[in-house]
Amino acid sequence: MVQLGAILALATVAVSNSIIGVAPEKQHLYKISEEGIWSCLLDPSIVLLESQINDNLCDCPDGSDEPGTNACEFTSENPIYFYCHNDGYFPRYIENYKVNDGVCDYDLCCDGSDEWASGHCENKCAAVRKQYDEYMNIKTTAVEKASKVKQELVQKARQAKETLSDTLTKLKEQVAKDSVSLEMLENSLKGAELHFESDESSLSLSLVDELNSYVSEVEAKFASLSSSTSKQQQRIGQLENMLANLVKNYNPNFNDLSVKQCVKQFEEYVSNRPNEEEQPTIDGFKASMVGFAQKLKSFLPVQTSQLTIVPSVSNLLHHYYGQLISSFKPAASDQDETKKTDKPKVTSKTINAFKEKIEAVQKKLKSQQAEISIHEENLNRGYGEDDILRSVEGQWVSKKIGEYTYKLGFLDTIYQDNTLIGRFINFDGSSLHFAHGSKCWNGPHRSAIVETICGPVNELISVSEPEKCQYKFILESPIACSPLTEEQIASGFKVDLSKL
Ligand code: MAN
Repeated sequence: MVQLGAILALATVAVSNSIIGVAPEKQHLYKISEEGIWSCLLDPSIVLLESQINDNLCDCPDGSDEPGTNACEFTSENPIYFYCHNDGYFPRYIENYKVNDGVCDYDLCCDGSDEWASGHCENKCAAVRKQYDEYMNIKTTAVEKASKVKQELVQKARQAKETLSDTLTKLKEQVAKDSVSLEMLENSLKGAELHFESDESSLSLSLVDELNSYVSEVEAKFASLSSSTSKQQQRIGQLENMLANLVKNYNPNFNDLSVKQCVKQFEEYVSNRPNEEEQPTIDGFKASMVGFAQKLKSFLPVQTSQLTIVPSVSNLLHHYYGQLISSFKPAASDQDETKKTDKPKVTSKTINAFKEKIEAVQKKLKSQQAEISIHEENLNRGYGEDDILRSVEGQWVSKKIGEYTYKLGFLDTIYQDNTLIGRFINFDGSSLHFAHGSKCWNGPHRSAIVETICGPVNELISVSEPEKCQYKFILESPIACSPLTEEQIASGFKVDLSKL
């Protein structure tokens, strides 16, 4: 105590022009009056002698008489800070309870002045400055690089948006043209329908021809299939006989493993062989064709009873189709009428051609409209500042973290192995929100918040599950980078005490 008192007396003398713990710009607050007295800063009614400043006794309620010691209590309502000059580095303030506590607080007081009473902390400002300069060089380069990447991404996003706008404009122009074409086609159809004369007979005949050729083809294929199937069955039969002989006649005393295995597998094969009745037969298929023909019969306007013998499939179909089609043919008197008149003839072929064209244009317009609304929705969607998310649309990152592999698609989905964690919902600030994932057992549908932080490439850094099936990801990405001031970069610097 005596020793500390002596040192304090020395300090007061030594700093008579400069009060220890006080910044140069605040030294004037400690000016001593001509009478040799000084008043507490926030309570001028308390008057002290010059020797009472930094005498390790707290006299002022605001602690202003002890800026260089830890005599006055540091509270959140009344925080008291000590000023470190840190020549060669940057001045800093340190909480007064860290002053003269025996610990060298080099992170703030690299000059060791926080331990001025013992003087046991040597000045390490040169080493701290070196660390700082190295950090600033590396960080500034990295930030510049990241900002450049970000600028490129902003440009990419801008281009993506422009391309989308162009596509949309072209689509709308095309829709306008196609709508005009549709109107013209519809008018033409109306006109054609006014001059339409039924030609069902020719249509029916071509239908008969078409069906006949189809039926003959099917019959030919049946015949060839049936012959190849019976040949195959013969071969299978031969092989089965050969194996059955082997099973019957082999000598089990010869321990030939492959023979034994073959015998075992054949026995297995025989016991699992489907019954003959269970196998589909060509005759069965033929029967269903006949059934189809019978059904056609029910469409005929007049029921016939001519079918007393079982004809071939082709004949059967031909017979019913013939009847069906003849029912559409105009009566002989009508046909004569047609021959007599001289009007321009619009056939159903022409009408159908118009209808097909109209249908095709309508279909095209429908898909164009759908495309337009998708593009419009996309253009109005929130893609973050500078539309930055457009630059990463369609990109995926994947990483195994813990027991799962996580796959994240920007603006798309997130998977935990094959489990859907969520679909992209929106982007706010620096967070991507995903929701409506697969349902958690006894819990909610999975969802996630992805916090983006500046980094040179897209990389998943961590994942946590603060609540059941609600995940939090940290994703490094250049999309989160922005130009930083020197001050902002410097604020990330931490002294590496182990290297001092
Ligand atoms: C799986 C994973 C976990 C989740 C549980 C909930 O194991 O999706 O993340 O917590 O299901 O049952």
